Amino acid sequence: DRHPVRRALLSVFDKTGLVDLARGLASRGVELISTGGTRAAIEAAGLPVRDVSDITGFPEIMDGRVKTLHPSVHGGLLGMRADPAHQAAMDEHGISGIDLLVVNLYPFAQTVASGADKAAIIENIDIGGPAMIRAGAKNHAYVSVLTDPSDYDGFLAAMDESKGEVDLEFRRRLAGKAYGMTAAYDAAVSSWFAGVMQDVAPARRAFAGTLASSLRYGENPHQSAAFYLDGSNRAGVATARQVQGKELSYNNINDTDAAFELVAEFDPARTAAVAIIKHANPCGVAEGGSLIEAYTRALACDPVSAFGGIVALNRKLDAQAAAEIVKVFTEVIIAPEADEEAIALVAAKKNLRLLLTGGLPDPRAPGLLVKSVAGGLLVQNRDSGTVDALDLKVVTKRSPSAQEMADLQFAFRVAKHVKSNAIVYAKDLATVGIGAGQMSRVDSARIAARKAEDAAQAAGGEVLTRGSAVASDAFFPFADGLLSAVAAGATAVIQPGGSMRDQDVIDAADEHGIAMVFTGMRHFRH
Ligand code: 93A
Repeated sequence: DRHPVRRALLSVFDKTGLVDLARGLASRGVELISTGGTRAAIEAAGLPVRDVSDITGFPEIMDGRVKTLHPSVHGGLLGMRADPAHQAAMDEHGISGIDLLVVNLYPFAQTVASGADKAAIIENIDIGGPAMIRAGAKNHAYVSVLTDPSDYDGFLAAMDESKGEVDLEFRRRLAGKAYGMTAAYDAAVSSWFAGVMQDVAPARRAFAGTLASSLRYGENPHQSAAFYLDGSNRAGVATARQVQGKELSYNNINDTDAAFELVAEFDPARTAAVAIIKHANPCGVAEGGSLIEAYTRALACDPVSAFGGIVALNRKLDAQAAAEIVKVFTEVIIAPEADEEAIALVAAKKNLRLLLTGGLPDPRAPGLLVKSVAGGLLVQNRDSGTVDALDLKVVTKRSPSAQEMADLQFAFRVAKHVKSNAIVYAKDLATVGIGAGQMSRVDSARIAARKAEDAAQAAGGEVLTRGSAVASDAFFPFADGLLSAVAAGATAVIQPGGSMRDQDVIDAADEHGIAMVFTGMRHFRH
């Protein structure tokens, strides 16, 4: 199953490593054939190379749209040398076998990301490249297909190991990788069409990513896992620079994403904000005049749960905040930037991961959420919904005070990022009790209140749910959830409204002098 490499066709957009590969191949006696720009680069290095039009007897036409789409090329890639009928066809039509194909494609995703116009994007849909890659990979019994410059050196080494031949196992691996690349490429094209049409549900839709890293394991050690980039370039854990610390785990990535998306809800020009996350739920979120103030107040919400947590900041990490954060065992810090002094302070904790993103993601930007279920994929737009003061409707006799109103909006913003059922108590723009992920809303309310009591006991202070504002991510189906908030001492409530029993809940609020506002928007998150 070995096969000597005698002829190579090279056609690459990304010329990285091209000349070294071409030189390596030429010195091993391989004949080089190439398309316009690739040929020029090889020629400029003083190496012998034939133009593909020599093989096809046909010039490049239509500004390069048709350059390798020709039976002489595809016959050379697809012909099975061991099949007498294929060999006869090749002889009859003067087709020579191509043993090595080196191709990478027009930069479609990069062109989209650059904000180029439609015509430029369409021109960057590569047709001839994927056709050759798929042909060569199909015929991997005879053809090696290199689609990634990082495989060039390994390929030359493999040739040397077996006298100019490459074994089938190696060719099969290259073929699998090649189909992964053409599939991802077409998925990016398909997503672009869907995006242009503003369509979440085209009849067929492909999803793909490019491998960012293999992870040591998944949610549990017996699950294998990997991390893929979706090409959207959204600021966050996927595109961050890791300044220091251990490798990120699957759970770290999941939690860090939750943390950073939450903190990005707070405009850094208006306020500093910090979120501390455990198991994808916040255990403390606060605004502050400075990051250290916000962090200290976020930590006070649930210092027990914050142990081993993820800390996300909406502004440049400074030394004061860093010095405080490193006092608590923390898995990950993520921020848009960090100053030198802060970086030096974090460096004292070798394992602590520090991620810098360069900016905050836009909470209102569109995007897709994909989740797998048995036999299918569930797809939806990300929850880019936000509620501002104008959307709020006061439904009780008493209107919230200005302070209550600010806390209500803060609490609802946090509740959007808490797994349902979500109940969030807030006071002075800091969470004081969070109830997450319970099957009944009244349980979430009780847990949130109990957490506030625990925090008060640990700090030797008063229970901060007294005089607080409380948010619910979805409507209260009965008055019991609201009454539990009243029992905890909340004076103002924010919730979507829309229950059949809204009136019961409003009556219960009026009876206790509670101010309640409806948002008209629900924020389930499961
Ligand atoms: O426009 S194409 O789809 N038509 C083709 O026939 C074709 N053949 C190769 N683009 C085509 N290619 C692509 O050209 C390759 O995939 C590669 O990305 C690029 C290399 O062009 P050059 O050698 O001129 O730089």
